[in-house]
Amino acid sequence: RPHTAGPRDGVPVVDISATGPGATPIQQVMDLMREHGPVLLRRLHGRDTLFVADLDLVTDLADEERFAKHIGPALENVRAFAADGLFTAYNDEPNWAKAHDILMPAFALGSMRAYHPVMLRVARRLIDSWDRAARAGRPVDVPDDMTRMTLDTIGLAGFGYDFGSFERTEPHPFVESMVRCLEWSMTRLARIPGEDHSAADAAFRADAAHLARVVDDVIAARTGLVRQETGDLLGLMLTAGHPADGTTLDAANIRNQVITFLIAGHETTSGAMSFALYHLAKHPTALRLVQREVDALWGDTADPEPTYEEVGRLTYTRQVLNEALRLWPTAAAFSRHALDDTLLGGRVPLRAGQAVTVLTPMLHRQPVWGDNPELFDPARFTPEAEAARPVHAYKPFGTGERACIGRQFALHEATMLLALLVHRYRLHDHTGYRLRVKETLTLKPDGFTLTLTPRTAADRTHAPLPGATPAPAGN
Ligand code: FDE
Repeated sequence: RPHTAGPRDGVPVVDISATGPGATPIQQVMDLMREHGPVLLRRLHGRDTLFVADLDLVTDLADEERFAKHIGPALENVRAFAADGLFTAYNDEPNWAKAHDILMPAFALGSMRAYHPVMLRVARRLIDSWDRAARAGRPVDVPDDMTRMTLDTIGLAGFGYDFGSFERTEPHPFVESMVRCLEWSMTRLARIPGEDHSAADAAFRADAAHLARVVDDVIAARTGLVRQETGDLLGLMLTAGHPADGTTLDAANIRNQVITFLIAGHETTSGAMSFALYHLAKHPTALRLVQREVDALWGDTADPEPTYEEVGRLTYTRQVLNEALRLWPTAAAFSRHALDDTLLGGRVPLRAGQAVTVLTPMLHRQPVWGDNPELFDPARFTPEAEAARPVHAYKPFGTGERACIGRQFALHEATMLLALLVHRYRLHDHTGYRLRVKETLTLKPDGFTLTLTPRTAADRTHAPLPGATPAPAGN
């Protein structure tokens, strides 16, 4: 049991050295907050981390004049293999602003039109694989398949590289290395000073070298003879000059960016889709509402060809994803530091440079979310409900200029796939799955499987929902 030291500046101090953070450090802090409230100092072998989830404190932390992104110990560890890539670069590292300015246009909403066909192509791979499973009566492993799909999508859309994940029974070796690197980054946080970790560190270096090798192959495939100018991320990185001075990114930084996008762009998004499917499997009414929306769009078409515009019209499907990311924001924490000595929220004293970590899953369960924050309810994301809520109550993509650059990409990909899946299959929770959230720096529903049967024309003809509010307008 963690013991509580006296509060400091009114903030409870909880020492977890006796147990360590375990395999689920995020969920441990969630539990500590349930016990001690939404601001606490976690102490581990003398290292303190200030965690907050209170809306007023998170709102204050979003003030870009007084706070900035902090590269905390977890991201420091990720820096060991992503270096000055966008995600792990220090704010004042010149390559951050440079890469940010060069890559921003590739992630503007309009650019999703260019990625749409590739996203659809990879969605079809997943559907082919699920069709085979459905015919064989075989369950599908949801997080594994979502990870196959997001990896292939970012590989193809970003870098013209095909991981071919659906032709493999085991994850692509690149993914296995990446997952181990992320695990190393996480478990390294729990090390007790003086212990010997040389074997784990050597294994990590081998994995990091493997990542770098794969990425160098991806880049070489493009640069071997001609510098092909294609509209994808790699094309931009190889050719686009900075808007101000025309200089391009250097080779080492391009490698770091590719690794960064492969890391940042796939486990987070796949986790979000896995949780969305989990909630839909458990909430028949929400499932019927998404089905209504997709059936209104595609009717009984066996193989719909979603257009870019149609994905924008899947408003309820998008609400489902937003709500899934509320309960389980798959990148569950982000850190900020004070630029000067200040009083956070007028009540927590901070020294210049001191870090604060926002625990997003608990921010997403604060009183602003109502009396039953654990309830999955996509109606929380109607435009009216969103307009009525303070903007900083919802932060699954972080905050400010260092917020997620891939947000539109992730949402477009995930919305389209989710819509196609609920249009095509009945989802059967054949194990009576009990949620176990696995942490590998990102979150996912561990061991979540479904069995599937094809939906029929009759399934797509809707009787009125019992006691339901009007169906989403589908506009
Ligand atoms: C973030 C991010 C980044 C970094 C930015 C800067 O810093 O500048 C990047 C690069 C990214 N991100 C990318 C991406 C891609 C894709 C596809 C994605 N991404 C997706 C996603 C999903 C989710 C959920 C997410 N994502 C989330 C996130 C967050 C929270 C963040 C923040 C962090 C911090 O602050 O630290 C990010 N993202 Fe992303």
